[in-house]
Amino acid sequence: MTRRNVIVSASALTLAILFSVFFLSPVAANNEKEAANNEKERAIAPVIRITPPAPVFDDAKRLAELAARRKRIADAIGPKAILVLFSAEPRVYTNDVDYQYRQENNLFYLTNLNQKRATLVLMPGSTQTPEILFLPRRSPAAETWTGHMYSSQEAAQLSGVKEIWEASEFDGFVKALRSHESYRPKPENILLSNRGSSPTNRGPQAGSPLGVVDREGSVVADSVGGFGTLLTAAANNEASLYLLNFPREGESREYRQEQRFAADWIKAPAGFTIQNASPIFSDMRVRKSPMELELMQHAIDISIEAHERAWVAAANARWEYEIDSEVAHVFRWRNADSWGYPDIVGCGVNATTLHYQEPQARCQPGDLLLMDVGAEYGHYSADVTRTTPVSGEFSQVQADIYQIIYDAQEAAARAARPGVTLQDVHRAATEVVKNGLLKLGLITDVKSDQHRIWFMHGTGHWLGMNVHDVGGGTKFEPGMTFTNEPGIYIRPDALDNLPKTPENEKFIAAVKPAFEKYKGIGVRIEDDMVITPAGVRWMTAALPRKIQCPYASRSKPLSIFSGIYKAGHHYAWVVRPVQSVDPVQIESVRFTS
Ligand SMILES: [Mn+2]
Repeated sequence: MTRRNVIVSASALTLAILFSVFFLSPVAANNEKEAANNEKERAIAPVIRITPPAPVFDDAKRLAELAARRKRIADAIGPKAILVLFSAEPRVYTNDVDYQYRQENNLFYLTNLNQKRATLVLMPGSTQTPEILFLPRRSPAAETWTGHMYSSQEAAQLSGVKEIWEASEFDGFVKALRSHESYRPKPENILLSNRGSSPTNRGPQAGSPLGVVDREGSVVADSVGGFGTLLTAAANNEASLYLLNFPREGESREYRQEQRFAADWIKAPAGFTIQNASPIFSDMRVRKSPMELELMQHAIDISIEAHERAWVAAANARWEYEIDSEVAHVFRWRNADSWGYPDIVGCGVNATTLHYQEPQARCQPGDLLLMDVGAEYGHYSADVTRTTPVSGEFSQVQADIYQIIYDAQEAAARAARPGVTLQDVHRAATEVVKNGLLKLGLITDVKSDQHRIWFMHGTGHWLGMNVHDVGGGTKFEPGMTFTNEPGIYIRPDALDNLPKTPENEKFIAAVKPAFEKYKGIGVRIEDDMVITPAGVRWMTAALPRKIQCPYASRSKPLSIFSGIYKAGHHYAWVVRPVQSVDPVQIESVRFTS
């Protein structure tokens, strides 16, 4: 999936400097071994690749990682602060039907909980309740209709949070906090507690107050509630309330709950300054742990199988939706959570629409098929694009465009290594695209922005829990994941839509012959990369992307396309036969109960 290009075109001088860095880099030699490994991984296997089994994690290690994530957040906000993370609100599909529920990423990142209406509160300054999970009580009626809800024990087992209060206590808790007053949850609403106050193990401290500030601002009863640091800070106007996505002009697409909460809190701040929690999460989430990489790899592996099976379907499909149905089938078959973003499956001229999402058109022999489809698994998204000939063979003009994008992608991958940025990668790819377009006659000046008529998006973006993930302008470090996705789109109306200036008229006249030759062709190739100490590893390496000459590479007839090949064509997409259509045993790791 493409992201709008926010990068202003570099000056010629900058490009010259970049070019010299590129070719003189000492890292290039270190990359050779990595490159050889990548090449080996990219060698085409003889059959469609079945998704390997889902990763399985040791629960103690998983909980240790979640606890470590919460500790890093706690350390970042400090003892005078409180963080409130709300669950995603259900989104209405129509009337009383909701869209599939998807937990808010940061809450999931700290808890692995998929429960609606759960709220996590971190109060690092509290000695007794540094973490409280507000959880809706299980309801037999709700479970009858919509399925299982977490028991407090299940929520604790999944998240590692051991202080769990009934969700209805949240409002009272907030009110008390803003009044610098003690708060006493109803004993029956303390669903689980390490402090010996759970309903099944009620000790003398059941329903303890959280701490009371006297008129002078010092805390009494701190030994009971352990909440003194925060309330003292609030009394001294030094406390912080951390919320996601704050502040933000206009209505947030995703964080309206937080906006409402902040708007209400600001009316009476009670010694708390509202702070933005998002940069803290962004800084952590841009660096993926081995566990996160395994989940993302699985999402990618499912996506690879979906692409390959869809190519097989394309050989006999008449309509785009028939091809898309194979993608949906594989995602469901391999137990993906969902797609990470709506499938993009476009034939012919539809490949020139970046986010084409209504696959209703015919697929004709001779068309290119652009598929940008990525599964989501364990809350991590893949993002994978291939552009392949429906009938198995590229025309020369299609191959001309394809090869530029292939080369641009290779250049981008070579440019990516620790210390550089997404912008550097974009410049490397753009250089190749510009030179390629000039050679084909589609632009007249590589020092200009003309190329943006045909390549109008960025070369890549961070990839993670969001398909366009958090990370901003962070420099690459090992473990960071991003996409490498240059594209060229010769939209049939592109020249008509240019403003009518003398300069543009001149440009149009110059590129018209090439435009007529290439119009209607759209090519994007998108791979998912992880930064390594030496450069990058292609997480999508198993999915072919190189144009093959069929007669050179074929040792046996291809079962899918045999009979379609004709003498005299130049390039082909080698589609592998299906070895087995039996479902393999995929052991699924779900963080839901
Ligand atoms: Mn993308």
